[in-house]
Amino acid sequence: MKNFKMFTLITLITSASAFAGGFTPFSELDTDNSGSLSMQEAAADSALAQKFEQLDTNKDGQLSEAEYNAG
Ligand SMILES: [Ca+2]
Repeated sequence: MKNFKMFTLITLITSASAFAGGFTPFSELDTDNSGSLSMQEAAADSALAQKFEQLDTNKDGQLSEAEYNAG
């Protein structure tokens, strides 16, 4: 009697929207070229604005490019 091994393929479906890359480019949002985004500048991208507080990890009210890239 032969035993057959069954292989199960697990397909991981990931939501592309959960990853970075969907935001308006940093350089476009930084309209005053200060090198960081104010809440007002971030508001030009509604998805970014929604995550603003979460991304502003040092809570200075500005998003640095590093903070932006973390999103
Ligand atoms: Ca900040």
